Amino acid sequence: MDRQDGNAVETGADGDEAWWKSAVVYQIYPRSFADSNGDGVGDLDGITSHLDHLVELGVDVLWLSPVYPSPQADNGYDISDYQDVDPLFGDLAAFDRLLAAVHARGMRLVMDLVVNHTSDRHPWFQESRDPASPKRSWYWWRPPRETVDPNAADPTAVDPTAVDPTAVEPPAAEPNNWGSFFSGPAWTYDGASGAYYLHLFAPGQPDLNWENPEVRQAVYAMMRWWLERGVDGFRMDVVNLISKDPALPDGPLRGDGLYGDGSPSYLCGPRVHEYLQEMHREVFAHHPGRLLTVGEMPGVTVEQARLFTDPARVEVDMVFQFEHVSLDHGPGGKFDPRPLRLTDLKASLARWQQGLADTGWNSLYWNNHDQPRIVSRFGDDGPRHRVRSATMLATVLHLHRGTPYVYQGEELGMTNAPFASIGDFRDIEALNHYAQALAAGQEPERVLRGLRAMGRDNARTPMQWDATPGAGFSTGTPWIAVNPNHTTVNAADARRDPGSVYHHYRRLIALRHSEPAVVHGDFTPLLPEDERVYAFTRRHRGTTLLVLGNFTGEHVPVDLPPHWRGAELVLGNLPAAGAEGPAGPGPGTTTVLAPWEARVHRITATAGESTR
Ligand code: TEU
Repeated sequence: MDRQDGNAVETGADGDEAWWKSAVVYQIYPRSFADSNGDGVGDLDGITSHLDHLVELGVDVLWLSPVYPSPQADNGYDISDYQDVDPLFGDLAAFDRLLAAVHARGMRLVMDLVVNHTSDRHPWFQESRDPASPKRSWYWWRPPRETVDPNAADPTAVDPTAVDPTAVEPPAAEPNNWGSFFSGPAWTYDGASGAYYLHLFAPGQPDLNWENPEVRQAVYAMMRWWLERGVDGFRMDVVNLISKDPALPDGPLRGDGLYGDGSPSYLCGPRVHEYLQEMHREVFAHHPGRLLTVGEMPGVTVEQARLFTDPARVEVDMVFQFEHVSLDHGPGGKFDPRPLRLTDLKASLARWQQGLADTGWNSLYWNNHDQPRIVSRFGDDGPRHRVRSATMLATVLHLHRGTPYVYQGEELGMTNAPFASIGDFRDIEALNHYAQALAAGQEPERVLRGLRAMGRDNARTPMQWDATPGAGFSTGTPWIAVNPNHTTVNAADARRDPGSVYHHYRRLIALRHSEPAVVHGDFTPLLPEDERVYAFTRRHRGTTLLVLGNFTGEHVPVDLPPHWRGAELVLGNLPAAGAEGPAGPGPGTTTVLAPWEARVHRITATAGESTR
């Protein structure tokens, strides 16, 4: 993929127009990346000042989590103005400086599009609170359920300027039994408005009513505004939730027994494909071959993803699915983690590889701002194996077929943080879960254990640029504590150490840019029943790559087909001296993988020779 400023139609490897198939995306969580003004919160100028770290890494696209004006109830995923920048992060001039600097370095920038919901501070919502407002149907307002006398409450008793759920309200008359993603009900009563409004996330994130064409056109106009400003695409937040069953029926009771699961009525709802095709017509079709679009889609299936990402259907280029990051969720949900079974992980990723082999395209990720750090989760973040397990996990992921996403700090092997008490957490999901779990009688320490392992704040501790007290992130007091292991886990040390996680990511990304089989090769799983080794091949035009990853801290023998004897080692994560090709006499080829070892072997068939 040759870098450009995004005007001409780009061609990817092998003439395939989709440039993003050979691209690597780097996700930035602006609050935690780099703080240029010492207020303890990262910002746009901080990002601009660290672009060379990303150029050297070799990534092609930056995805920016939200920087729009926001009350920050959910760290920016609650937007009160879509066409500006929150002063916390800078302003539009700082944004334009960043965009220009990104393009000048041949990279692209993708924004976060959060249009399933707005902030409750957005003027659209403020206006909609008036039952007579033309904006009323821009959101999902419903009267209390007819079980009790809605007039018991005196609506004039509340302060008309603020949504005050603790204002006088009839008891538990939510219009349906849906629970929010962030614990509690999915409805909040607005005393001044005399009605409930729907929010699948926090009360500060009321859901937009996409049934209303005015809503859709307002969103498309905003998107066109950013694309005309030079932005190169969008990551679309929970975009498979935008279409709801207008009847908003109750859902089956969830595991917590407190609320109903509304997902059958809003996950990939009745008009979601119609809306995404309309969005493509109204927005993306004006920029052929230039943009990257990825839809975050909790609960999406392989079959649905084929529909969403089939180029012939012009919806989105790829989706973020959640299956592989839910395999260690126990019966009590994500905060009740259980050990990962490697065969489950291999089976899940193989199904997505095979399911989108001939239609559509996969995204590939271990980390983002909602997931705990992968080296702590599926690897070993202790000093002995942190680097090796982090590089093994990266190798296995990046050699799959799809577009890899690197989350800030992943390229350094950053780990989960040692949160001591609930006071160390900042994330609304964690704080609400803690309160609800304690209210349900759970032991605080047990709840904290789940939050330490799976909490989103693990991904949100400041980027570790160096070993200085503020980790080079800020000269002020960070909004969330720096991980104390920054003294040994940081970019400055990693860039000086050729054996570091950082340089391994550079080699992985360079391999994707130079070896077409990494981009286009057919995926074939090997050893599906093995609970210790992840193995597969990628085959493309006479070249076959064999990928091996040891998911244990033990030496593990692996039997390989004879034609892999002495095959070229393209990439490994052992110090050069330790690497060895499949060796040993005799019919089969047994090799021994060292703890957390990863290898990529290559054989290239001479004319007419098979490489299966
Ligand atoms: O996340 C949606 C989503 O599925 C996650 O919230 C998920 O439910 C949770 O993290 C898993 O425990 C998107 C954004 O990525 C997230 O940061 C926002 O909080 C959320 O939408 C609401 O905008």
